Amino acid sequence: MALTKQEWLSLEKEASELRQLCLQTTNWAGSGHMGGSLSSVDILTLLYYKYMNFDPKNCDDPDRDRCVVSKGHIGLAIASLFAKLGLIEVEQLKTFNLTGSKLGIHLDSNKVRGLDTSTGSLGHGSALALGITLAARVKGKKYKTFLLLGDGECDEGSVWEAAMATSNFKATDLITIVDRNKMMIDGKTEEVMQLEPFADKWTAFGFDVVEVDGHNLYELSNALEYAIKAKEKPVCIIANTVKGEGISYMAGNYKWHYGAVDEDKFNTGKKDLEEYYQKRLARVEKEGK
Ligand SMILES: Cc1ncc(C[n+]2csc(CCOP(=O)(O)OP(=O)(O)O)c2C)c(N)n1
Repeated sequence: MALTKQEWLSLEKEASELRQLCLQTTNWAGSGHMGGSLSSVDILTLLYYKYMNFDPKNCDDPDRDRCVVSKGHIGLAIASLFAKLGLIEVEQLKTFNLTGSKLGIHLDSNKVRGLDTSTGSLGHGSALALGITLAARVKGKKYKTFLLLGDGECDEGSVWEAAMATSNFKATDLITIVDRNKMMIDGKTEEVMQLEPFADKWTAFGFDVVEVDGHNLYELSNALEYAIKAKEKPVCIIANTVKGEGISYMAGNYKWHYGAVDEDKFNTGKKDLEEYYQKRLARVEKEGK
């Protein structure tokens, strides 16, 4: 069922708080992967607040849904999300990326409750997610697995090996989402390593491809519902996003893949994110039903 206006508003609030907490944590840590965190915030919000069968109070439940954040450099966004969900203390975020902290810049699933996989070395998450999905089949479990990939990450051959196997095994309980922000660490994807025709590539690998605006919770939600119901072919959602979305000096600037946020930048960022949130609320008022 499509998002109601009420649900949409409530998810917008969670996403806005998550963006602000990512910025705050980056300020505490001194630096962080803000660009790719901000492009994924809406996707993560919908997964953890709506579509995943995931109760933070019972995150050891073997039947709950799984999520593999293969673009593991956004440990910043996951740690902030997990703090919002009560899986880790907000105070703990103050240690993010500091020596001796349980919260490294790439999170370790042995140290963070509720985190399904340790990622950070790009290209590994797809095969992990497929393995987790096939394990459900073997064990007769009903959980779904969500996989979040970066588009630059799709330069890794292992992504395509796993994609080929995913459609070969008709693993429709594995839902792939690509954060298509068209940027990577040091430039635009199309200039570093051409990905287009990107959707056609996924189609050729046996996927049903849905392309959406990755910053429109309503569109994204419809795509996720479609993907969850699909039983013929695995679905790949290409979420068109903007790296650094919501902060004026970061949006669309690959140099903000990773960076430091001093007090000035922090204050401007906070203000930008508040204005961005207001714009999004206005959209929900206009388009929500
Ligand atoms: C195997 C591997 N090679 C290189 C890196 C360094 N690295 C970290 S993030 C990144 C760019 C990834 O781009 P993308 O997947 O588009 O991420 P996003 O723009 O969404 O942050 C690179 C090359 C890595 N983490 N792992």
